[in-house]
Amino acid sequence: MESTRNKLIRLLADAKENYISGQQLSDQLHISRTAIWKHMKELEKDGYVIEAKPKTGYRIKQFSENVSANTLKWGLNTSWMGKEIIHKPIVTSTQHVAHQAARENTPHGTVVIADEQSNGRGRMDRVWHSEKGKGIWMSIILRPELPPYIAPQLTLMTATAIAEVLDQHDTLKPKIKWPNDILIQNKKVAGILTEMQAEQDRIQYVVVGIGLNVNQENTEIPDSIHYKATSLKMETEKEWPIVELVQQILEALEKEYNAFLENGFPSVKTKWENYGFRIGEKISLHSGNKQKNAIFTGIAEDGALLIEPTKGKTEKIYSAEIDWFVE
Ligand code: BT5
Repeated sequence: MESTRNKLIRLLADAKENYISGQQLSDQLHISRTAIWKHMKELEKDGYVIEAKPKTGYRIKQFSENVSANTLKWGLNTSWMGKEIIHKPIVTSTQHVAHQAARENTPHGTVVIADEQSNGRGRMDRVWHSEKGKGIWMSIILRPELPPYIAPQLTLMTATAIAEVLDQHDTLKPKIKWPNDILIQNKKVAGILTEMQAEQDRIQYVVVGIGLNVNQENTEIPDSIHYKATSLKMETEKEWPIVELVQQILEALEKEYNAFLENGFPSVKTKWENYGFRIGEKISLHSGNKQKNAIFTGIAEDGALLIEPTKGKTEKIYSAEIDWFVE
């Protein structure tokens, strides 16, 4: 059900430049005029600029670009994804908060998002740099009624949804480096971390972490990763609206997830391969301390990496890292 807050914003948005009287809003929303006034104060806290004219009414002078649970929910066109949003200015890691929330039975599709992470992490406890207010640092709780071996496919599905969103901006030309990196011009703009709590044959919940560099300048990317990391702003020389981008990602993810449940992994595989980084090329792979060179031919029906170390002989790889450079 639409919240009173959303209805209020919708009424004000529909009125465009015109004022709506407090009485009118109170009649339509079935709440007192004092309650309307309190909502207006809350909207201002969320970053909306509200104009209140005595004896005339209210109007929105400027929509908010601040990230908050309310601003993210307003205009979010999903049926289950992001219906519950936990927004925090700073956390150690949104993964940590999401695991806690998942253990406390938060619903499928809950989103945890932060402006800053003091201990953002990648796979195998690597560091994920999460500059304050410069990117999308969020974790999504999913509760698929599926066996645990499906979880890696959710990473590929998420990567596909993000690539599709970025691809709407035709200059970006995103690529996905198997399994979890989104690249622009061969540099990493986003990473995905999928973690799972499961019983032997059933997933209890999955936390899909997404880190997307949005508005960092060149100088805000740490030196240690400068050669391989980028942001949307660095690629396009413009500032990106984070709220809108989060909404687009959540909408795309809901769509991809629904299609995945209905049609299985094949629906993801074809799209993923359209974005696959270095498909058809020679790659260098690392798994533990083993390294090998092979032609990357695509991904299998279950999401595994397909390589040809020697012509005519295909191998399936479930866990490895594609190196940046071919040795
Ligand atoms: C990933 O790991 O790419 C998964 C990143 C997931 C981050 C999100 S943010 C929200 C949620 N909360 C968290 O705490 N995590 C998730 P991996 O493939 O292991 O890549 C990690 C490597 O990427 C690091 O070792 C660095 O080399 C590089 N890296 C770190 N920060 C980066 C950044 N902001 N942009 C690009 N590359 C980065």
